[in-house]
Amino acid sequence: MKKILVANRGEIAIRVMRTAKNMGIKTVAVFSEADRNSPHVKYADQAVCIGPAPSNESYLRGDKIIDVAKSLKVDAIHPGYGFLSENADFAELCEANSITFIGPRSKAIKVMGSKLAAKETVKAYNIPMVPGTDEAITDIAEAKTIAKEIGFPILIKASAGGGGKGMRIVENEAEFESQMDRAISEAKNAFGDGSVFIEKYVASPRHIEIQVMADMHGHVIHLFERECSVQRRHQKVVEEAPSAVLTPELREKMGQAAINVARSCDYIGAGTVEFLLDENKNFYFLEMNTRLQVEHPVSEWIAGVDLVELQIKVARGEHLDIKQEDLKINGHALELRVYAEDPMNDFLPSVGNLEIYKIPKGENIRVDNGFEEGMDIPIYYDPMLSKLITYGKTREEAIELMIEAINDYHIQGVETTLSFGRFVFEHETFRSGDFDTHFVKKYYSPSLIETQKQSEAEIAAKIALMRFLEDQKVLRIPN
Ligand code: MV4
Repeated sequence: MKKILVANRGEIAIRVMRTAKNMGIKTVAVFSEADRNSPHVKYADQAVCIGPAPSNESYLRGDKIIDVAKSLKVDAIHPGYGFLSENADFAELCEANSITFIGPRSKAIKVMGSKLAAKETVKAYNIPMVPGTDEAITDIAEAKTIAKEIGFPILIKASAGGGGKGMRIVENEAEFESQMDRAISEAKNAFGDGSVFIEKYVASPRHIEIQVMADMHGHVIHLFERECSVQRRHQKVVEEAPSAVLTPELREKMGQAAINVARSCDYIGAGTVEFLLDENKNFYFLEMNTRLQVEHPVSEWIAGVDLVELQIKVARGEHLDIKQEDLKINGHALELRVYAEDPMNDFLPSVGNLEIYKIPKGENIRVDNGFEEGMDIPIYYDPMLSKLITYGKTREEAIELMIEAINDYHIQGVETTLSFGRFVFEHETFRSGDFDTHFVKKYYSPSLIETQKQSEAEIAAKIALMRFLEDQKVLRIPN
């Protein structure tokens, strides 16, 4: 493998290329017209424009990306996260063109992309699952009988959904039919697949996920858990490893369950198995993400591995040279996602120019960054600027360093989630470790954070810009 194309942008493109360079592998960036001057383009050995700014005309154009790969004699494509990373057709297209897709085989992507197919596939492996149905509901009356057996509240989920899309809570029997009708038609509209199923609603869960890595020779390991319960509207904001609540015994159990999920679909490469953990520390399999995730750095830090390096090695057909029993958790790592979003204003994207952009540096601080001072933030893509990651021997140390690093991160020109991060890390409930997925909803309100004061003129200019973007249909302001 002499040359890798990274089919992505921003921090993750740079992060992947960093490891490729360290391994002596040449890198190719692709970019849209909006990203012509972006850091990921300058960082690569070669770079090719693949189309206009909108993702569906550039970063989602698998055909164009394959053309570039072939003309530049690329050996492998790394998809990063988002975009084409969980697109089974794209993985197949790579193989059909004799280009290695750095990720699992398309079959595993397909199976795990359907929640029902995933449940069916892992069934033979004794993975704990939330009580519910494991087939698409066709008969609503029959489903209601099952719902009554399980007990309300129940949750309706769309098979093609994921990340919280297409979910509906049903509080009682009376609203069952109407909610079911709505869920099915919503799923049809949103995913082109009206298959839904029901599960018992776990009221106050933690979201714990296990990082796995598998080679082509049947060797699968796990790299411990990440705690991802601090999220708002299914958007993760803070992640950490290890979780403050797992015992070594529970970690071992969940790790083995995750390995079995990977085995059930003949998984290859880096993957993440998501679980819910209830108040009694029962865990339940939710879904598997068949990509390298945004929050992978916290696992890298505590396990002492480079996940991208392992991805590349297993994609080359090498044996994983790490044994499970050799892995040990070392210290504690935290990640804050730094978004250009305004925490004072319902986290609306804060577009503008990065007039000042100075990232913190120092021992035990890692910033996976995709931006530089003076850049405009494109409105076409996810507004994540960077990930701020800190490490400490203990959780306390990592938190203290995180607060220092946040204070040392200087951004002017746009609003960001840095102040929101400070709120989380200073919060006594977060610090106690005793929180669940309702943390943000329960404790956060804009008045609890301080941000720099803005001049009236700046605010007026921003409102005018938002209105303009809304008119241009590049931004939708929720009501
Ligand atoms: C659940 C649940 C409670 N009970 N399933 C949301 C994302 C998707 N991966 C599954 N999700 C949930 N499934 C049952 N049976 C609660 C959630 C959930 C959630 C899960 C993880 C992280 C944040 C969440 C926020 C709200 C709901």
